[in-house]
Amino acid sequence: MQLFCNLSLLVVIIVSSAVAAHFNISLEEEQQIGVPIIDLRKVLNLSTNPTKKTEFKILEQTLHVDRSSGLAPSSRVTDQTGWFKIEQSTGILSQTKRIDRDLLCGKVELCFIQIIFLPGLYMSVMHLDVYIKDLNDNSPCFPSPSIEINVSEDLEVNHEISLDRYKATDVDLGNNSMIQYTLLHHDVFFKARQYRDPVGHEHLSLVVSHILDYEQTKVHRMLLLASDMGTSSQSSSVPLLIHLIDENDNKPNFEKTLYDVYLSENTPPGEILTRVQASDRDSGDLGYVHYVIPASDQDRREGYPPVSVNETTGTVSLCEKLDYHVHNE
Ligand SMILES: [Ca+2]
Ligand SMILES: [Ca+2]
Ligand SMILES: [Ca+2]
Ligand SMILES: [Ca+2]
Repeated sequence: MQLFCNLSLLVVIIVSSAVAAHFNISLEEEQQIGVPIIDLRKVLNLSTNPTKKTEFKILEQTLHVDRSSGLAPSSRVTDQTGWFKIEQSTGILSQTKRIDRDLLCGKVELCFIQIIFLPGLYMSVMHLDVYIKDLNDNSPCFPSPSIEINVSEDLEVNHEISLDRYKATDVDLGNNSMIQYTLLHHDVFFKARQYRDPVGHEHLSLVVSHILDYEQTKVHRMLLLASDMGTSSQSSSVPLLIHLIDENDNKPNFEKTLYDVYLSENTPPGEILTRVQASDRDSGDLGYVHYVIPASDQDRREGYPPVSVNETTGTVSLCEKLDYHVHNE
């Protein structure tokens, strides 16, 4: 008879006495329902003679999750309504419902279902502990479908931006839930850093690795990949967008270094002489340019300068009548 199929199974008989036997097997989660797991008749060395009737009967099935120190059962299901059944006449154990270790046991390492059964009417009660082994059947899961962060373009090289609140989680156990992060499609401006602090907490951050410039790139788009360290690694990724916040790091620049205007002495006041123009690479108010000709109050009282500039347009006009002998310097 072909038993055990592809199940990962370990049978350890711990006690076999006249009073009660107690033995363990380990079984991977998510096995197929109805597939034979173990032939209890064989394990218990009972007769296979069909005339010698042994009727197996499950008395109780209890899930044990060692959440702290003790082995307090967290749930109790009895008889055939539990996770397993034993064929009454053959003693073959099989699953009757799906076992999702991640759901049943959470992150608790020691987790088993105890089956208390009778291998025959006149036999002693036996205990079979089925330890549920974790499968790497979950990929890391990010808390949001994308990560978007706003940072100042003034951040210095080596500045770290914490990504702790965006870290992925994996409901599997041990290495199957240990996560390694990789930054994909990233430019020279950022790199990922993952580290464990002295008290053992895992951290994830983004390190500025090149001077940022809002005027050059406003949004840096990357992909953050989380891979677990299980035997057949599972992974997932989210888009990571870094929006730069503009800072006033550019000053206005005139399009010319010198504006030279030649006038005749009889140019009438109000005449437009030229237009100055400057631009500023910053955005919004940070890049708004207004014009003024610096002069003290005394200068103005003394008629200097004889020109004025429109604050917004940069138009320069003559504001008083010129005198060649006064203004030709
Ligand atoms: Ca799992
Ligand atoms: Ca996993
Ligand atoms: Ca500016
Ligand atoms: Ca700027």
